[in-house]
Amino acid sequence: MTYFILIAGPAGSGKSTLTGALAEWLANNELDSTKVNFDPAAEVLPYVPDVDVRRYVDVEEFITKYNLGPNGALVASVDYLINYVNDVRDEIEETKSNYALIDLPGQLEIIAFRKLGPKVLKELSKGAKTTVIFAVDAGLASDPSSAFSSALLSLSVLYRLGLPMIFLVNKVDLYVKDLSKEGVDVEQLKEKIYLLRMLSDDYSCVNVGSEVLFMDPDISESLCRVIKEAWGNSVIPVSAKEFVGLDRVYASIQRILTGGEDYLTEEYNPHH
Ligand SMILES: Nc1nc2c(ncn2[C@@H]2O[C@H](COP(=O)(O)OP(=O)(O)OP(=O)(O)O)[C@@H](O)[C@H]2O)c(=O)[nH]1
Ligand SMILES: [Mg+2]
Repeated sequence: MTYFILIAGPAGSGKSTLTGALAEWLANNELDSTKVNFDPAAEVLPYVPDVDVRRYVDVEEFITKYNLGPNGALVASVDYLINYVNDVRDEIEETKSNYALIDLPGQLEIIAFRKLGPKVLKELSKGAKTTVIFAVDAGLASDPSSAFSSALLSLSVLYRLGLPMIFLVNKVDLYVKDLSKEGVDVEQLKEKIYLLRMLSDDYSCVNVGSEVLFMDPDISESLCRVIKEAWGNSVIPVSAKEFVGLDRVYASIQRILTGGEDYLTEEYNPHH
């Protein structure tokens, strides 16, 4: 039985790097995985994909044939994958590995706002236990306004996909001086990365009005509560580049996929 791990997040947050790093981490722990490039517009990948949707759809063709711009063409090409999703799935199944790591496109509209994107992913992982990893860039997570918008985006995707999700802040190596493989100094990171501070147990949303100046303090406080309620202190600091935090990511994956946590996929209905 292959477990599916959908790797999502805003453009450039490190999904592809994380796909490669996680595959390597799993291999080091004697677990095999299938690396699936699910981004039809990917040009250069930091790993060698075992399964690649570019075999089935060509974004360039959508640009020239249907006169679409690059974003429209990407969206259309993912929609079009609905015709090949069984082929992609067959390819994944043939590899018979423990985990299928699905490296998604950075254009979140595809999964957060459109109809067909979640349906394609649902078909892809049909019947298999599935979890989503949502990665945000530490640079974005560092200041309050972009930390808020990243966290709200993660919630859009959470509700849209209706799958259990792991929330992580990637590229923390950019914020730590001596990043050893033994782990990160979370206290040091919290000082520099607002999202980590906000999601820690000792942060009170009552203070958010003074820290987040970009809009109404009452709305900020309410949103802060929503975000904290959704994620608690479960955000994981990661460096895909330096191989940091992957053990915690794996532990969360295990908890969701094999543990007793509520498993939402059975109830998921893409038409809702
Ligand atoms: N410093 C640092 N850089 C990273 C890390 N992970 C990824 N990067 C860099 O961030 C850039 C984007 O990484 P990708 O893995 O391509 O990001 P992505 O989310 O797949 O990007 P799209 O598919 O275009 O949305 C590359 O230059 C990576 O080398 C990290 O942990 N630390
Ligand atoms: Mg990528």
